Amino acid sequence: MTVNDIKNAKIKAWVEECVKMCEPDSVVVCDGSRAEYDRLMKKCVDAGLATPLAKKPNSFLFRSLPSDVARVENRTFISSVKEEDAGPTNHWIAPKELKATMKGLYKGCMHGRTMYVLPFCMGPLGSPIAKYGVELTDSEYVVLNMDIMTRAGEQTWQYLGDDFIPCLHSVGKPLNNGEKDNGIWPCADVDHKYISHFPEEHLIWSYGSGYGGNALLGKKCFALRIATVLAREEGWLAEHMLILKLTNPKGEVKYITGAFPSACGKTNLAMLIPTIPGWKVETVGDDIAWMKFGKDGRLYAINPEAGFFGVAPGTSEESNKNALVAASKNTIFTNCALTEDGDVWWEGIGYPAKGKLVDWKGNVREALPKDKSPKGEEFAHPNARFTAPAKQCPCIASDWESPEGVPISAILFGGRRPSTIPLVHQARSWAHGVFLGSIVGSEITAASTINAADVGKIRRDPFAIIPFCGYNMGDYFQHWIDVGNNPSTNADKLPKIFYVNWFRKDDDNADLPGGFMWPGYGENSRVLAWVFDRCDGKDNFIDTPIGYMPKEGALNTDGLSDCYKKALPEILKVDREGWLKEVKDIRENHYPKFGKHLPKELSACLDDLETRLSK
Ligand code: OXD
Ligand code: MN
Repeated sequence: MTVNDIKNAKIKAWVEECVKMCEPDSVVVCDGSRAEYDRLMKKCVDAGLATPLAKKPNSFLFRSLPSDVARVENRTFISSVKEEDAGPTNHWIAPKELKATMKGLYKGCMHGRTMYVLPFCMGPLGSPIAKYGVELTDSEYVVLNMDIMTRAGEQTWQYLGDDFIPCLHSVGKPLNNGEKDNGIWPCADVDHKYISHFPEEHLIWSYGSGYGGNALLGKKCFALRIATVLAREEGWLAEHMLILKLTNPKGEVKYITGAFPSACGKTNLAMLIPTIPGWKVETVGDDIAWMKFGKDGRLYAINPEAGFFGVAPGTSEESNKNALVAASKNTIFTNCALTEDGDVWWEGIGYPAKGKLVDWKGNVREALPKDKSPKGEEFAHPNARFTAPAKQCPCIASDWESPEGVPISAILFGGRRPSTIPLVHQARSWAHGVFLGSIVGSEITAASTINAADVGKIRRDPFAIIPFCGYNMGDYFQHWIDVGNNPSTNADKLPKIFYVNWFRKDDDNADLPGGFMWPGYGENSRVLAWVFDRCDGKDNFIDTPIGYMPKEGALNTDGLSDCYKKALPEILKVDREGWLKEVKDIRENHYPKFGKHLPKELSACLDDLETRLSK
């Protein structure tokens, strides 16, 4: 199929306009077939950009440049007409100015390269919740990853209408006069990277990076930044949330979503192996949830993605066996280390490497006797990734592609909070739940800052969506409040909202590994079980100033190690002093950022919390 064969006149005209601007040597309309995938991968191998892995069938390792290893938040723009509509947490440039700059960069940027036209679907094909887009890109790596992460190619044309989301991407490295990549990851330098969103036009323009969320435009750019805008316009929720299916020993099922900032174990929670007998967790999604009201007034969620773009370091048999199996074949690895026998390796994989390794920068180095490396000298980049098909995950739920979505009973929020926030508490109402989402954050530790004065402060990441919300966060809070007041639902039908914290610390207690007062991982199933019963309205709670918490004996502790049993009363009580400090921090440092956009319901929740704590 060629551009001339594209039947949708709007898509065809847009492709032609971009071809004229970017001037690629050739244009290929992708069919999404296995043969095409193999052809493009071979092109990458031949260009020295990908290495086939002898130990993992049909799997390949890519190495990016050190200047292109992660999402670039300070080069990510929400280009709404009015700055106020982008809000206090986004970077903003006026659309006219940004388009002029980017058009200058796009002019002739695909010289020596092929432009791929990749139609794709976010969500199960034909699902009433799914949305469609077309990505134009000059990166084979992007097409290959999008083939795994989305439903792409031929199969999507029949669903693509005029409301498709146009996603233009270039690595920003034209090849002039027969120049070749010669094994060097193509991208532009940092100041020329632009990850731009035009919310009024539902348009995405990305330039200069080939990596992850900057370049696989279906993921963060479409499924979150533009989708949050669509969701607000259309009355639904586009969220940075995992979706899991929880089955109790009686075989009853509930679906739960959860929002956690990066590096809080979201993928691990989505693929958790319960330690309490008879319970089962299966995965529907590990990163993004789109939720819409069904006819019955309940919220139904789909996972808009078809794969996992997971962080490799720290993934081990112990932390997430299911992710390792998912990434054992047909997987793309990026910035992992390469072993002598043709496998990948990373810090925290659970065993030391042997012999020599090629590190993520391409240097050959002798492996260390441990599976850790000094900071800055890692063999795998700390943000090294695996791109694996979701269907390969051993615990993928049988209904993960259900077109109508799965009905959500509970929503979890959480962050890394070494103090104050208990293991679990439940919001009293939808508005109180929105309040809990709005105060999500992680404590800044010495490991995450070079500024000693910031240690102990809270870095707020409301709803874990700060880097991914396409409009003013104050208006986003209001949208959540409005969803709760939607006439098609009522309090009984809405999901119950919980705040969990797996990361309480007591560094003085030598019995606790790493000082953590809760073991996390599979043991989190104990908390999920309490949440499950709460959704059924069981009398397993006490009312406290901060919300509902497990009553004595309500949390299953059978088989929990003694050191954690001993720590439990401390992480299940209300730390009044700590919470009063929290209230002060929210009142003085967090909520004022949103000015008049902050919903009055949230200020009321804060006042109410203070009153209850002071009684
Ligand atoms: C991700 C992130 O890559 O949230 O999913 O950073
Ligand atoms: Mn994410």
